[in-house]
Amino acid sequence: MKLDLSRLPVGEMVVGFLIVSLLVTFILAFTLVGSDTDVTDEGVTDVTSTPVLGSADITMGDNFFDSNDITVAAGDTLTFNLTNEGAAVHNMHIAQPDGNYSDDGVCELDGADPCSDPNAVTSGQTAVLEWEVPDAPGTVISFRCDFHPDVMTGTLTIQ
Ligand SMILES: [Cu+2]
Repeated sequence: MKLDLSRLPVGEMVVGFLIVSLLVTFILAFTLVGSDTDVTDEGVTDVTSTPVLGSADITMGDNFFDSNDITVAAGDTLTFNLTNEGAAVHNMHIAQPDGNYSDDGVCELDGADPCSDPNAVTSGQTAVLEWEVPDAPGTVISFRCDFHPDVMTGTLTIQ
């Protein structure tokens, strides 16, 4: 009888402990879900990236731009400093705000589209592209390498 009496409270304590454990687990689970939601909100905030101002460094490889999704500021005078770390010839050619490239082939320095100087950047060489960012927030403008226009592309999002 005494053994039964001592076992019962222990059993209740174990059951009680399990119930409390379950409650704590649920509370923590909901707390973590809440945290995840906060992280998502922060992620959404990060999507609206801080625009580059004044200048930006871009490395060109075979066949890619190391930065191909760049946020820029409307009305900014922006200088892209390009370095060709690839073996192939590359360049940077920015489309018109309507999405079209005025220069069909390799862009010309005195052409309508913003074009890197030089317009053909050999391996190891650097180039510069100065660009007056259109005062058109929300516009997304494409850029490309004229030597690899199908794979070597990027976007400039005006903010
Ligand atoms: Cu290229």
